[in-house]
Amino acid sequence: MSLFKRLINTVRAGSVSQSEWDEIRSNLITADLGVNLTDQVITQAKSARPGEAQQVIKEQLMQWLSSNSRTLNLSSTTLSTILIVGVNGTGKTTTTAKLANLLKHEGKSVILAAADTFRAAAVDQLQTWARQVDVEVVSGVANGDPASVAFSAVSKAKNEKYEILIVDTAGRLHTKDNLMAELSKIVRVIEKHSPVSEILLVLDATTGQNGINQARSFIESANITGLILTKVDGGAKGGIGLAIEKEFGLPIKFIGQGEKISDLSPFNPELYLESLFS
Ligand SMILES: Nc1nc2c(ncn2[C@@H]2O[C@H](COP(=O)(O)OP(=O)(O)O)[C@@H](O)[C@H]2O)c(=O)[nH]1
Ligand SMILES: [Mg+2]
Repeated sequence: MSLFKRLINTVRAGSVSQSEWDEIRSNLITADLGVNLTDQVITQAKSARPGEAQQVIKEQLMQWLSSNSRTLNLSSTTLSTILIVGVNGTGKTTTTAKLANLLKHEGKSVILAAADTFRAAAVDQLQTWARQVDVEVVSGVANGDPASVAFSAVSKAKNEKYEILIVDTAGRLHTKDNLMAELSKIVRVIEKHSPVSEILLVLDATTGQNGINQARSFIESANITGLILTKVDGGAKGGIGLAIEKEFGLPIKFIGQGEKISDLSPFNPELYLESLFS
């Protein structure tokens, strides 16, 4: 049974025992809602009348979700650049390709930059995806400066009047100052040519509360404009999206639901809340 369904059913049935509350509490925490939000939900549930519990709790959850726009901030007249950032293995390269595919289907002209220069395989991986999507990739020399790849890519994108440049970056540990400084340098270099429209932080839903800690450090050191939650298909426990948005007030703009090119969807808060209750 889904995350909140059990809670609502229990409240509806009336007279909930302490051990039942304890069990519900531990279920919600395990579902990645975290201790703090779980306790707030339980307080609400305890004070709600049985018939109103679902309504009251849904309204509370809705308030926790970000009210910022979930659509990409794209220019209609000039190049828009989107930076994809996050720690290793969260799905940045895959998501770069998926996003290119999605935007191409919307009729946009898209070019990619392979700014993960640390691993030769990362460039190959992006190029393989790009062939499938039929978009061009700008890459540099192995172990080169990722900012110089970004520079070449933004120059080409401007000269050739592309609408959207998506920059795939190397996985970086938010705790490593030099890597975070490198990210700032990429942003500075791009912004000499054209503004960075979005810096999207990719988070792996299966990493739970640890993902929230990653997000916190990134948000402190880079100007993150939105989130992409990946691997939502892999049995992720559901509460993480809510916990992240409540914590940071940043919108989840897309969710990744698989390894195929088409497995990326705009995040729909209403559907998301429905899924927690159904
Ligand atoms: N199940 C699932 N796997 C994903 C998703 N996104 C990425 N992956 C997988 O996660 C692994 C790491 O992805 P990659 O894009 O290389 O991560 P990066 O290191 O952040 O660039 C690959 O095996 C991807 O196929 C997703 O939404 N769902
Ligand atoms: Mg990668």
